[in-house]
Amino acid sequence: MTVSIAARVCPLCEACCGLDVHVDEQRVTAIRGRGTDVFSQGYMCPKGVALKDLQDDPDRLRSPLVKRNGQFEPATWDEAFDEIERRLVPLRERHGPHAVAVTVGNPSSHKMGLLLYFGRVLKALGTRNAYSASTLDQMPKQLSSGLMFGHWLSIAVPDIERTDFLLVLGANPAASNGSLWTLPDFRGKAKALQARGGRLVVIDPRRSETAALADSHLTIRPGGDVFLLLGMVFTLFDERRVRLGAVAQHLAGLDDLRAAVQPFPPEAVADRCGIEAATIRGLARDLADAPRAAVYGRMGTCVQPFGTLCSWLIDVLNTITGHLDQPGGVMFPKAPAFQANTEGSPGRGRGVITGRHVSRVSGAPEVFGELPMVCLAEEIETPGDGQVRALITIASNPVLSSPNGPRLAKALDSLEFMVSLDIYVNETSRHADVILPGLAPLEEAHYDVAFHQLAYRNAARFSAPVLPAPDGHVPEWQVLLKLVAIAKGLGSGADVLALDDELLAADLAKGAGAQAPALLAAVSGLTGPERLLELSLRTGPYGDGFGQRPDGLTLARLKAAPDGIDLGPLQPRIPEVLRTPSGKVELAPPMLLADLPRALADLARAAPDLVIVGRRQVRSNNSWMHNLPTLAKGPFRCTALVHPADAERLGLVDGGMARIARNGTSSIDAQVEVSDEVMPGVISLPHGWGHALPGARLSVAAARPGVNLNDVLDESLRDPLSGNAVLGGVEVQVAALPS
Ligand SMILES: Nc1nc2c(c(=O)[nH]1)N[C@H]1C(S)=C(S)[C@@H](COP(=O)(O)OP(=O)(O)OC[C@H]3O[C@@H](n4cnc5c(=O)[nH]c(N)nc54)[C@H](O)[C@@H]3O)O[C@H]1N2
Ligand SMILES: Nc1nc2c(c(=O)[nH]1)N[C@H]1C(S)=C(S)[C@@H](COP(=O)(O)OP(=O)(O)OC[C@H]3O[C@@H](n4cnc5c(=O)[nH]c(N)nc54)[C@H](O)[C@@H]3O)O[C@H]1N2
Ligand code: SF4
Ligand SMILES: [Mo]
Repeated sequence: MTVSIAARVCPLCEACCGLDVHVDEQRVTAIRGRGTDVFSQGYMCPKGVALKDLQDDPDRLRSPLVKRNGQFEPATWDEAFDEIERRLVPLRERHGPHAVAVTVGNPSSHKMGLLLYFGRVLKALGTRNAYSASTLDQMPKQLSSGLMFGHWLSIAVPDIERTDFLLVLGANPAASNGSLWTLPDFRGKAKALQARGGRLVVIDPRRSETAALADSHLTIRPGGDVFLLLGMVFTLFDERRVRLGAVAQHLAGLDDLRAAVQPFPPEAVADRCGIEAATIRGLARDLADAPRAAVYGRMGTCVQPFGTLCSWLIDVLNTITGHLDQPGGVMFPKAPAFQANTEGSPGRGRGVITGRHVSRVSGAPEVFGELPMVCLAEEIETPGDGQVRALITIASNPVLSSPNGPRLAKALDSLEFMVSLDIYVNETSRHADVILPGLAPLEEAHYDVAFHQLAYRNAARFSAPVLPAPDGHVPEWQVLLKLVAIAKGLGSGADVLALDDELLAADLAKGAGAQAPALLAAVSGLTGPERLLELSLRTGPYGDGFGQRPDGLTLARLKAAPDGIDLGPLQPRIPEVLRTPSGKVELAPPMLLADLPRALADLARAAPDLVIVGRRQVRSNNSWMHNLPTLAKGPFRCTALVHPADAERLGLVDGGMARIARNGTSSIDAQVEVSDEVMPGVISLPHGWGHALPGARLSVAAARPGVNLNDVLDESLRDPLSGNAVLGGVEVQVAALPS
């Protein structure tokens, strides 16, 4: 018996909990929260346990598949890469670089190899057709943060351990475990806040798990947030409660902001929000009066037509109540590696711009190097110069995760060639000609490149592989480099380790100038993602500077600390963190002010009778964990929550079926759950279900497939500034189906 316990950071959501993985004879026997982890102190959720199921899942692909005569056949890695070269190279020659599109999905941000190398593929392909889950998710927040603070990744997070008042809009961290805010155990930290006399206020059309914890829950009409927030900002000016605090000298645009919010007094917006004007004014006062307070918004505030305005106004509120960059307010993390906003000169930078190119069909502006995911189907379907003819999906399942999946599925069938880097044959990868499987997380080393940059506390953790990788399995970063080699015309047989050296040397020559050769030599014992991590750690804000600060961080030190290294609570970072051209926090970016007339016009519009919103569930994760038995068991969860008043009006009964339709264009049939958890006029259905599509190989998920919320969402709706999809507040018609 060789029982051992290995430390592993969970890669399944943004909370990044430290786990103890018990292994016996190379089999996982148990998974528990790691009590000694400096960051998560033993917390975990049921999904962490499911890593065992993921490791053992017989449906998970262990070797590449190549489609021949319409059927997937097992292939060797060499055969798979040869097939890609044979098909992709002439296609690019024929149709040009933009004919190959790439989609990058959510798990890419949880795998060091994918996150650090997918950019190399985009660059080698030279395609404008780059799409990711970001435009189904957080692009509005990245854009507003970029415009205000100068970098797409300068996202201020609540300092929850020191705050007395936390206002949460459109987020459900008690179930989602947080997003753009890496914090294990939201529930525990919220309870601690309440125990020290603080208050949690939640604004959500549903009494979510987070709302149920709150001292006060206000329902809001979906899509009303922009108006609520404008009403609150108006109130602060109107009642002379603006307080700028320590960052006062670093702000620009206060007068423009005051002028811009004048059309939005609480009295004018109350109806649209479904929140009384006096309550809106009261909320603004509470926020202004609290010595330590933070406003946090997430999915609910991003996936609506005014996502960027909402994201901006949330930080405006934090700033003009004196809570930006203050302990107990919202603060900027400083991660030890890859922290984007520690690069360049402190305090000033180039800022962000959008629209360096636009999408061919709808003219949607490029944002952070991407086009909106909702534009992908039309770019494939529409003939002409630059039409997308091939697709590479990287850990993404847009047939389920993007609005109007059926249209996209049809478009995928019309492609000349498609490659999926994925671990399953699922709703999207079934369309591929070649599938290249990733290693299971426990078979790979890991460091959270993204999430330490968004964390409630500064820390670093490294996870060594818990289990050996199967013989000959090509790790994902090398798979990506193979694609780079093919795109560069080096051939599928190219030596990817040599290519890795070459690409890194070129990057260093650009970034580190004369020091490049010495830096390369100093990390010569490493390759791939670990080499990039070593470089970033040692040259980063806590690093040893390759000997200049002998006590500083190195990869070896991190590896020697399986509980992680705590780097302390968040610290004020303004002005050093700023990268705006002015060197100021921009309170009134022109692009955002120019969008306010659209909001004003929308305010005059009559609210629809019935709208649909999404919901996340503890035992589910986007579109791909329904095949894990531990999570799939229990009551059926893909239910449409309907308020009793609506149920009565529409003749719906609990447990019965309803047809949910959008403007006669599409419909789904979902099981009804009558509950006053949702407000009247709103129905709530989880996303990521709909596993009954032919050709997928998900035996557990297919047993209870559920329906896909995105089948009824509208791909023509998006926030015009960020390109983000509108995934909530969409008008639907609902009718009872005979039982
Ligand atoms: N209606 C509605 N739609 C939504 C949302 C919503 O709230 N409502 N949420 C949106 C959000 S926030 C997001 S982030 C997106 C997520 O949507 P996607 O980015 O499409 O991600 P997932 O649905 O998580 O699917 C992940 C894919 O990666 C594969 N995969 C899993 N692990 C690995 C791995 O280790 N390696 C590789 N190569 N592949 C792997 C899975 O099999 C699956 O195909 O969905 C969005 N869609
Ligand atoms: N268990 C689990 N955890 C997850 C995921 C998962 O699928 N399952 N997905 C992960 C991913 S990819 C992400 S991005 C995060 C997301 O993390 P969160 O944003 O915290 O999660 P959601 O459940 O989407 O929260 C959105 C909330 O907004 C509400 N809402 C809907 N419309 C509106 C509106 O117009 N206004 C307001 N104020 N509220 C509205 C919804 O009712 C819901 O409660 O979760 C991550 N964690
Ligand atoms: S909360 Fe997220 S990171 Fe923590 S165990 Fe659950 S899925 Fe994993
Ligand atoms: Mo997400």
